[in-house]
Amino acid sequence: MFSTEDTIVAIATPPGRGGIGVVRLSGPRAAEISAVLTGRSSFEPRHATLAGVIGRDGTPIDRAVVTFFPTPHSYTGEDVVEISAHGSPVVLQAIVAAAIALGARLANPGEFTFRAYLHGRLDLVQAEAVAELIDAVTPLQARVAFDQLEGTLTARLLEIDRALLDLAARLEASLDFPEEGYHFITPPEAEAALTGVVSTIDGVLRDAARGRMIREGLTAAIVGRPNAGKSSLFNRLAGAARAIVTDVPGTTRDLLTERIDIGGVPFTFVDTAGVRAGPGDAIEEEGIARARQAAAAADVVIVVLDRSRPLTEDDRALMAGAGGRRMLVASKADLPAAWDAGELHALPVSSLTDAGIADLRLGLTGACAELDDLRDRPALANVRHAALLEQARASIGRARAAAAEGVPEEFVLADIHEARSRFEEITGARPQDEVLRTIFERFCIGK
Ligand SMILES: Nc1nc2c(ncn2[C@@H]2O[C@H](COP(=O)(O)OP(=O)(O)OP(=O)(O)O)[C@@H](O)[C@H]2O)c(=O)[nH]1
Ligand SMILES: [Mg+2]
Repeated sequence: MFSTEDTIVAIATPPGRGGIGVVRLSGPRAAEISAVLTGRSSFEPRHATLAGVIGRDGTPIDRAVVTFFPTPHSYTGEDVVEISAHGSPVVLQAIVAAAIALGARLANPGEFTFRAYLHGRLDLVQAEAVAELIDAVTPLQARVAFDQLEGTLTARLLEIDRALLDLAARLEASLDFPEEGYHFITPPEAEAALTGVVSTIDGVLRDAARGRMIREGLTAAIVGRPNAGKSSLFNRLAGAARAIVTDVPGTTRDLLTERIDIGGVPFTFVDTAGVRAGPGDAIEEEGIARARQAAAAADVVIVVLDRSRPLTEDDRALMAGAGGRRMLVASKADLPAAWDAGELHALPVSSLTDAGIADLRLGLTGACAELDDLRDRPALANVRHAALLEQARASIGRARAAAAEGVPEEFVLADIHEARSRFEEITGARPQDEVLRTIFERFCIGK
């Protein structure tokens, strides 16, 4: 896919202006090119050195801090030089151009991390974690990605793979002594071991569902009858006056969305038009249809019930329609109550005084209940990993069934080998070009 014989260069910091911008070089000529760039003979390994950087035409570009990381103790495993210059795109581009003039090549997206993978500095799971850590938008997302980068997930997968290897070894040994049948392991032993592996994989897959939730977040639709206080609640959660609020029923017509971090999970809140039965104008009817669609598509439905007015048929219909994923909010809690929120298990909330808002946030975090477990266990956030693990699980299921029926070891072994090759695909021990390409394409240049 990529060659690693040449020396690559790219700006490693984000586009735009900053106090500092970093140009990174990696490859066999990194040290030599940076020496010429700065007019010095060499750099002491892992020492920050202040040096003038000279442009293509020989004029000075900037004074920068240059750090040389000799192979193999560098990010990529190759000779790496980091040039920390002033963070102006013009300066950084001039440094990159000068390095290219001296024989470096502009790096492809993800190529630094790809080289780290090729040189065994990271496995594929960890390389993907780098992209996820960079892309994280909530602290919890960052933590999950960092766990993966630290190798906690890799360790868990390797543990499963080791159990399979051990089993395969014993079955193979038995094959060498055919007349004695399952000599080193009895069929019930093999079956029990495979059952253990399946339940471990199931545990990892369960975490995968939660991992995906953290990556992709949840959608919460705010529904209620007209004037219930939906938009006021939406604005309060968003911390900004995003939606128009008036005392005219039917103010909100279209759907409004806002992404908000709730306990580390990115929630997308959707404000909707007030729902009521009976004839309305065409715009209102379209708004109500959209509100229903939003509620049907949401992970959580927040039903806003105006506590200052008696409940209506519309309220009851909304509660019944929201199903099991609903949270009931008794709004306008600062006003005298017209009904008892406790009876309905509705959370009293006032968007005016902020009362109950913190409890609502907590309730939403509770809606993604087992989240706390995640703090200890590595989550499998990546769809690629989950799909491969499902396949491995299916193979092991077949191996277990074969062992249970007492069929010859070859058949059990074939399925175990099949499962193990899925594990190798996950960690990249058995790389496939197509997979590598899609993974590293996700990176931007300089990573
Ligand atoms: N006292 C009090 N009034 C509130 C509260 N929340 C909303 N209101 C008032 O209730 C009225 C309706 O509020 P909205 O937030 O526009 O209600 P809505 O559910 O979005 O209404 P539609 O978009 O028309 O369906 C406005 O006059 C708000 O000021 C609250 O917590 N306390
Ligand atoms: Mg509204």
